[in-house]
Parts: sequence; C-alpha cells; structure tokens
Amino acid sequence: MKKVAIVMGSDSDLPKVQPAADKLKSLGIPFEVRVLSAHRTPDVAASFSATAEENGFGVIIAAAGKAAHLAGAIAANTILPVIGIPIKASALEGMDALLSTVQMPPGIPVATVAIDGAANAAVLAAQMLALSDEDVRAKLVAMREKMTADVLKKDEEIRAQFA
Ligand code: RP5
Repeated sequence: MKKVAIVMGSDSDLPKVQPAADKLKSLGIPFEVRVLSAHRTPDVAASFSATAEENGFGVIIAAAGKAAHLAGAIAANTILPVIGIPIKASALEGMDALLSTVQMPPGIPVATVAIDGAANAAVLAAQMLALSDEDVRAKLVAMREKMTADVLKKDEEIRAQFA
C-alpha cells in the first residue's frame, strides 16, 4: 500500500496535526511524519518532495501556519496530490495560512482543507488512496456507515428528550 506523508512547518504545529495521524492510524494506512520548512529548510523540503513518489508515498499532507508556503513548495516539486492544512498560529487566526495555502497558481494545485482541518486532510488522503485500494475503500465506507448510525442515534435521543 502507498504511504501518506504528513509534513509540518514546525514541531509547534504538531498538536493541530495529530488528528491526521490518528485518523490514518485508525484506517490502517501507513504514514510518516516530518518537520520540513519551506523557509527554514527549503532544500530539504524540495528534495523530500522530489523523491516522495519513488519513496513509496501516494499523497502528501502539508501543514503550516503564518505565511504558509510549505504545501505550495511541496506541490511544486511533485505530481503527487498535495493536501494543505492551514494552521491557526498567529494574530490573524489562520486566515494568513489559509490564503497562503489555497491561492495557488494554475497548474500547481493544493487541495486545501479548513483551518486546523487535520482530520479531514487524512480522510481526503484516504479517499485518494481508495481509488486504487479496495481495503481502504471498505474502511471508508464503514466509517461513513458508523457516522450515519451515530447521528441517527443522537437524533433519536434528542427527539425523546423533547417529546
Ligand atoms: C510556520 O510558522 C510553522 O508552520 C508554524 O505554524 C509557525 C510558527 O513556527 P515556530 O516559530 O513555532 O517554529 O512556518
């Protein structure tokens, strides 16, 4: 199975990124986690990205805050799909990172999730891998079914409470 890379601009991003790792783990998808910075370690970030495909990765998740160029810089060096997580890490509440991550020029997309949307980044990565992996697809279907059942149960409880 192809691996997912989770890269973040700083170890200070980890608490916000952890849900992506947790979700991939729960889906049984192999992943590796790195701290790579578009600004502080640009050469290492570029070479990681340029060799990611030959190193067995299928999707890269890139999280960064402030002037968040990591996902774009990673996307510039690979044709693997890149999912960006804008991290809320400054006085601008994550809007800085959101705009820096999402506003990519034509030809180099970054599939950007919500500010601090790490869990959805992992689900989206899993959906990409599910295109060619039946086991991952089955796990995603089961996850959706459980989600639906949980909401229906809560609906029943709330209706009973107000009956
Ligand atoms: C960004 O700057 C990082 O992704 C992080 O969100 C933010 C602050 O980094 P540190 O100064 O905490 O290392 O590049």
